[in-house]
Amino acid sequence: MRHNTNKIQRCPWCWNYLVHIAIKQALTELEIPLKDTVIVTGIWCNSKMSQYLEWYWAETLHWRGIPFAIWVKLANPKLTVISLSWDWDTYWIWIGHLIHAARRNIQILHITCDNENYALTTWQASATTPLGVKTKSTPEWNSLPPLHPINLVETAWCSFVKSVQWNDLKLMKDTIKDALQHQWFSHINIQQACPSRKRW
Ligand SMILES: Cc1ncc(C[n+]2csc(CCOP(=O)(O)OP(=O)(O)O)c2C)c(N)n1
Ligand code: SF4
Ligand SMILES: [Mg+2]
Repeated sequence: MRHNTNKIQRCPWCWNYLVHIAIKQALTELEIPLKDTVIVTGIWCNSKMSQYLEWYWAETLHWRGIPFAIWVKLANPKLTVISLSWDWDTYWIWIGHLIHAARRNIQILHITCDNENYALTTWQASATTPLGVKTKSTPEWNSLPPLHPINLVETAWCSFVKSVQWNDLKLMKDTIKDALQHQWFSHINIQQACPSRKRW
């Protein structure tokens, strides 16, 4: 589908708009034409972000964004393909796709916006929720240690893996630009809180 200015569906104060701006600036500065770019998402608070960008996009099922993005790239290797997801999606139920996409090493950029919880379903514990905190699904305390996403992807031989903070727009944009120029699979983890939930 192509550029559909649906009404904004995230919370109006969500910091994810900065990720949206960083992607847009990176694509614009690299002069990648609209017609040569596809953004793929799964299901999460900001999966609709693909629709606010002016590039072709596909909104797929939860945990199927990475394989869909790889299929798009294999079907037309000239396209720039970006897959967008969040922490539960990538680091819990998608985790097999992430690891094997890194090993397979086909040139897509995968971005995970890590807000350390299931925000869309109102703040349950995810794979990166800190140890010991109370959440809706761990009312006493979270007894599972968080995954370290960077180590995980490096172990799967990923040759471009970076973690950046949501509030450093220039670093986010420059990191996305570097990743888009990398000839192999790349992974960016964006550390981002959810301003609608209480702090841990
Ligand atoms: C297969 C499947 N299981 C469960 C759900 C319900 N569900 C929708 S969003 C979500 C949590 C998503 O968390 P995350 O990926 O971290 O994204 P966030 O909401 O934090 O942006 C869940 C469990 C679903 N849509 N599909
Ligand atoms: S619930 Fe949190 S992560 Fe989801 S759109 Fe709202 S502020 Fe953003
Ligand atoms: Mg999340």
